[in-house]
Amino acid sequence: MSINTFAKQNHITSPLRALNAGIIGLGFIGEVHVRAIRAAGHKVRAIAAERAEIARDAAQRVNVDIAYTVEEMIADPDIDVIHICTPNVFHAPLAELVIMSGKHVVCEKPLAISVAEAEALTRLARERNVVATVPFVYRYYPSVREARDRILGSLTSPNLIHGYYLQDWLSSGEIENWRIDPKIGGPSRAFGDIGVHWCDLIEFVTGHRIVRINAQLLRVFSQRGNNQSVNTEDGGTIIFQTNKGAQGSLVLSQISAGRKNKLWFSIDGPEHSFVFDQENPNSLWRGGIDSNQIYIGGNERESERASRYSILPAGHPLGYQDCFNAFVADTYRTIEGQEVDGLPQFFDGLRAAQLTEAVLISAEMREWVEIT
Ligand code: SOE
Repeated sequence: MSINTFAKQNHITSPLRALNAGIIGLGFIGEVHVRAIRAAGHKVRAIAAERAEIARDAAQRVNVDIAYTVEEMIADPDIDVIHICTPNVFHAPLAELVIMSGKHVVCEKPLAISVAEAEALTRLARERNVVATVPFVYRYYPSVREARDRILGSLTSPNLIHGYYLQDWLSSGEIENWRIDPKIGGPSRAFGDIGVHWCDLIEFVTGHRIVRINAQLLRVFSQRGNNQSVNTEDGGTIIFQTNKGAQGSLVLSQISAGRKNKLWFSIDGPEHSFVFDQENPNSLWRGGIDSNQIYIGGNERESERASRYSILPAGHPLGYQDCFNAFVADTYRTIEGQEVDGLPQFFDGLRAAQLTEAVLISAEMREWVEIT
């Protein structure tokens, strides 16, 4: 642990050169990407969408001059990196096109809706030597980095990893959304959308890998909206084992009234336990036998790896957009040839696809599934 002064730890540096980005798809998350690119000192050159008028409206909304079709965007030699922010089913084919064009790529999760596609993309990105990342952005809270630093630096490894990820935005049966349709959203909804974030986070923080999984999935609404029949899960309960002998459990839901984005984990061992709560992310709880502590982000004694992301002094809260900004800044630094720690890449997207497949098989077969 090092003592930092604020001036020392401020990690904002101007980019070597402002890169030009293109965004395909501009829903809620596309706009988050736009803000993050600008915050990192780079430029959003163009927006592309399925139809010309949609691209034009979207470009106007975020004050971008050029509206493209996907083909035009890929053909533009001035674009260095493309962000894919479309509904899920288009991620893999678009990522393939982008990589084949030699541009760098940021692809929203799920990277692909099958393991085979995710594997092929991960291989392709490596062969073509492009930077290819997936926004598992919860890794970017300083409190998460602090938990990781302390857990990985400890002589003992955790034995119990548990928690939940709960939302309520699908609590009403009236809601219609593309995520509900497996042809667009993919075969898993709650796990593919939010369960993968939780699993990414606990694997990142502990250095453990989930190797066996047993899942029960929950579907509260078998029909939604205007007689849309529903085949994907609203939530579920999952138990698992890791390669380092820990056991764990995860409760997932998108129908838990009052829970907006409640990603919570506890990582426990006989010496220490660590609790992180995404809805209160500027602190980390550390339990000990004779005293418990609350670590406050931005404090002068935080570890170097955490303080890199503490862009404000303690007491000035950071949030989801700050995590996204840090993720995009690190992606672009990697494009510029710098080394960064803990960047979520296509192989992490592949990992999520493997876990998703295991969850679906386990729920269907009602048995434990091994993940290699
Ligand atoms: C919607 O469920 C969503 O926006 C996810 O798609 C994100 O990945 C998650 O971070 C928050 O919830």
